[in-house]
Amino acid sequence: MNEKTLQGTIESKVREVLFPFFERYDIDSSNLDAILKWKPIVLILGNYSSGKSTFINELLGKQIQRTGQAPTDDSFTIITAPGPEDKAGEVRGAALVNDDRLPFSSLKSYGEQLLAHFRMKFVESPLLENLVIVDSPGMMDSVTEKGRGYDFLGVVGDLTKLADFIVLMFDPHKAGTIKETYSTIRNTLPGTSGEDRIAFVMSRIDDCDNLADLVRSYGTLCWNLSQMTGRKDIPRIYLTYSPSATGRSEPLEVWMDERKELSEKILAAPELRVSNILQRVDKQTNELKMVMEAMVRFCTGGRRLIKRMALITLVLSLLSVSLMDIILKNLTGFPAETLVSAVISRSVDIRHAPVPAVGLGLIIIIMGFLFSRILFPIYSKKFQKNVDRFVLFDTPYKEHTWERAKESVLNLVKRATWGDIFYSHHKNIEKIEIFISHDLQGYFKNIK
Ligand SMILES: Nc1nc2c(ncn2[C@@H]2O[C@H](COP(=O)(O)OP(=O)(O)OP(=O)(O)O)[C@@H](O)[C@H]2O)c(=O)[nH]1
Ligand SMILES: [Mg+2]
Repeated sequence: MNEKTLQGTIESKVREVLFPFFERYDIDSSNLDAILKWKPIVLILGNYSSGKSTFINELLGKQIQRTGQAPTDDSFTIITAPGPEDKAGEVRGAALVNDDRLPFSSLKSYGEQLLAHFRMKFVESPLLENLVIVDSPGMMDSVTEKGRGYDFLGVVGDLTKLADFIVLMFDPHKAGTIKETYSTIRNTLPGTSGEDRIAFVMSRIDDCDNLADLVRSYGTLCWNLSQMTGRKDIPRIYLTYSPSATGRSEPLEVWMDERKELSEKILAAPELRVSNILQRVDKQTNELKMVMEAMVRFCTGGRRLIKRMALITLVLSLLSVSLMDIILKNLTGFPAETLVSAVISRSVDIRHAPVPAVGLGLIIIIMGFLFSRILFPIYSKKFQKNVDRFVLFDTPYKEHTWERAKESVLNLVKRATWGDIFYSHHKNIEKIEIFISHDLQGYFKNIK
């Protein structure tokens, strides 16, 4: 099965089996929905003037993006080939975020300012038939969120969640010291992407005067990266330059392979797509299962409470049936004969029923009120307060998943009425377990 067919199979199964549960269990599946929708995405991020647009133009063999020495481009540009229904040319931000076929609806929340800096360019190129490249505004020191007019890091964060592969580009003069780049790596990337999905690149190495200069810049970048990622080991850094942009007459043959390798990595992004989708599905399925398990505990506790209440109601009902008319007779002289004495004299008939029946009814109403209006809300609040105690954190992964699952559990419990505790979540857990052990494992086996 090729990647596209496998992606289609996974998408229809996930939509059929999981999405109804995501809705039922209040789990935000918008990101999964977004990545299922479209083509594989490569996101190019980096310092201003580090050569992002030059590299994209070179990859596509066409002058698509404007390039220049000063900060040139302050827009996010989605570049891909037009589909059969698309008109060639550019599409503006407002149309992109409102198009249900595209995965950008979450960007609507960043407001008009972003939309003015967001666009799509259709480019006829066989490379882009099943690939999307996103060029981004160069990261800078001087701009703040106010300067950009929208939450730049938020947008970068949302796009990294959609991307299958991310290229992070530096240049020798600003080897990792730019503030926005620092914040992106420090705060945005770790939560959203595994390191195997990021390529760190030092571009424009021909700008270095000599080898010693290059080694110094490389060392600075390594040091800054370790500060930003918090990791001791140095990731692979591609050292590249653009042969067409360099002023050098003699080619730096030794570095050409690095640029080629980087291009190949980018063009291979479609192969990562299915495994990225499966990782997200796996993550969200585990989250779903955790929510279901927490709801089982909520229902079990609620049913235990209702059982105790039922027992007390039964005892009180027996007492009221046998004592109600005795008490009433002593107080008012009515009824003429109590149920107990009628039983003893074996003369029970319909006349003896009304008073005990009223007593029984009263007890049931009082106990019902007590449970639904007082005891169940107290139980629900207590559950919400101690919700962490009901989960076993045997791995850090589970702890991380719980952070997201918890929110859904709290929403569900807040909304739950006492009738909900009779719902059988077990059946749903069984369905999810079958999906994990059968379908999901099967898909994982299918990928390279
Ligand atoms: N010497 C040299 N110049 C380069 C190289 N790559 C790009 N340039 C030049 O550097 C300048 C900036 O390149 P761009 O591709 O516009 O950089 P960018 O990262 O897209 O910049 P912004 O869009 O402003 O963020 C341009 O004048 C390019 O011609 C390179 O490898 N070596
Ligand atoms: Mg650019």
